[in-house]
Amino acid sequence: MKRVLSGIQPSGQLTIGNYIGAMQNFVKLQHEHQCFFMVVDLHAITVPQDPAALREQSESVAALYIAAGIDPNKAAIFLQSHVPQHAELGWLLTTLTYMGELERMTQFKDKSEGKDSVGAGLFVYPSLMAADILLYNADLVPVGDDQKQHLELTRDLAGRFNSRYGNYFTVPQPFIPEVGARIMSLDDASKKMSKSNANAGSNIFLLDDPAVIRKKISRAKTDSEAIVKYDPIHKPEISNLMSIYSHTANVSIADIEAKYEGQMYGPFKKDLAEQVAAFIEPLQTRYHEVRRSGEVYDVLQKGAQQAQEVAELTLNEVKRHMGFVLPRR
Ligand code: ATP
Ligand code: LTN
Repeated sequence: MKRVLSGIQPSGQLTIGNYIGAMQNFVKLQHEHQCFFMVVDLHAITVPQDPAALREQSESVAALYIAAGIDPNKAAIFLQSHVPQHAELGWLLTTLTYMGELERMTQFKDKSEGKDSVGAGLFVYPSLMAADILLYNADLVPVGDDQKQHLELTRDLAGRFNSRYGNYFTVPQPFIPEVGARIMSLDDASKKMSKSNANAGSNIFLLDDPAVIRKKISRAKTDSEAIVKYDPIHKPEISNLMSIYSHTANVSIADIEAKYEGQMYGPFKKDLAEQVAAFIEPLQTRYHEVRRSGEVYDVLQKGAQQAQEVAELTLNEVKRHMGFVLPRR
């Protein structure tokens, strides 16, 4: 069985971009693979977080994993900070990472741009992400398009470790959806939809009220051509809405084009709003049940135990390869 690992930051409320780019594939992959799905709280603190909000969002992301259909009996769901081996391997891999590699990371450039003081954690973020993945010797990493560069660095670090200290790490592959790998902002199709974007009109949050979702979709920017055609280069706004439609209604782009041939954007947007609301309503019902029942705490405890079993073995092996004296048991 192949191993799958991924994580989402509890840095805000999850968007439909997080769902389409990442979470939907978590749900798909759990049936045939050994899966580890984390809430990466140690990554979230690379930018300032309010403690109460971090706590709430961490529990919320875990509950959303369950509500979206990740079965805790199939996959380990856990908080990164519950498995201390992440931080430790993160440090070991930081020593293998070159400054130049980190300086080239576009996520770092985007998130540090224009800021007076930038935490060192934001800079070394990709080494911790590599540790997350390599700790489980994951084969596949389901992520959105924006994480490709981090995955490439993870692969390089695995290779570097293997050639320096002996073949040990699995070199992981990204698992990225063909359509919807980068859902764009509703008000600006040149920007990725992101949970930490302050402009609420740019995002569809998974926990948005359906009435709010309808309003956001009706106001979403489009071009003036009024032809429902998938062309991300020339028609990025409508193509983005088509990707959302395709994933939430589970129909192909070609079928959407055929259905709305000769029609203006109005009917398409109206149907899209209904599709998204119909998709999100049961997810929200399940989410509130999960939060009320308190089951998330049991799931996180069990998940952390499962993860720790693997993580401990790997970390010991890594240390042995690197020449650390291992403590007596
Ligand atoms: P932040 O704004 O705090 O950086 P984010 O919304 O970009 O957060 P992450 O926690 O960094 O979300 O990402 C979680 C997963 O969701 C990653 O696999 C990422 O690639 C994916 N993802 C995030 N935004 C999008 C998007 N707009 N389209 C597709 N996938 C996305
Ligand atoms: N960097 C990712 C979150 C993340 C992750 C991971 C994804 C942290 N560790 C391990 C996949 C595997 C992000 O910003 N979306």
